[in-house]
Amino acid sequence: MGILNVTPDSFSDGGRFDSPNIALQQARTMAEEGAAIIDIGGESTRPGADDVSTQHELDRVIPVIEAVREVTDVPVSIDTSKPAVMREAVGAGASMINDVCALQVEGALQAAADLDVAVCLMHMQGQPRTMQEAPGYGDVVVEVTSFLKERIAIAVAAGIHEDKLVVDPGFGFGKTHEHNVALLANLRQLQDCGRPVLVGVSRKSTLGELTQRDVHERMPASVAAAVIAVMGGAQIIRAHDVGATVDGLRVARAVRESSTDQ
Ligand code: 7PJ
Repeated sequence: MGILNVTPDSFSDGGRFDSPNIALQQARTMAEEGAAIIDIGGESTRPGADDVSTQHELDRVIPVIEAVREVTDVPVSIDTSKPAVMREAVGAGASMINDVCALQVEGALQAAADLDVAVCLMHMQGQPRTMQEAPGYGDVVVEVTSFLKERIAIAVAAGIHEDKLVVDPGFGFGKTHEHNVALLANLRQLQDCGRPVLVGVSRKSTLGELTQRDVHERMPASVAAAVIAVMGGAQIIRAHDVGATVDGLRVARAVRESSTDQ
């Protein structure tokens, strides 16, 4: 899953793709490099980010979704928590909802049920503006897994087909570096959810902490983390550097498929 941010303030490519033409070129490149999904987001969820109005978010993402759908057959996902944006984005050609709030915003469950597209349910502790202030867990892996199971049950009860759902532990969303490392080390436990696991570690601050690298120097660390995630059972990797990640995942997938202890 290649990341296409159309926000002026997202932390690692802030502003660079904030114009439909540049976004479109980036989408083409990601498709050529082997992206299976293009994830388009207009609401920055980095820690401390400001809220974006629904209209502003629509103005950012809808033209980009329409343009991307014209230049490639690669499916588009919409990274949003707002039901109105989910509806318009799917109307414009998106075929997946990527919701960091796991459909907890009022109206989101109904929107996803009505739209009948794939949905990624992500775990987050707290709210984007404050989530990194003091994250705390008894056992982070157990708590994240049980939250995701509960959201699956709630989504299914709301009329969403279970086979449309994927789950994501939400690296960096209300988690310390130790929590993130524990989740990556024990990712296989998320298989208890019974759904494919999506992982987004690309360029995140835990990788900066581990390597002492700035955000634009974290590609090798991001590929390493993606490979570890695939070895831990992840099915979808959300990444900025699609070409490098695809290479890493080809190696990881071949090794995983050849392993005798899956
Ligand atoms: C994630 C996301 C993630 C999913 C962001 C960033 C911050 N969606 N949206 N998983 N992260 N599903 O790209 O670093 O980890 S925004």
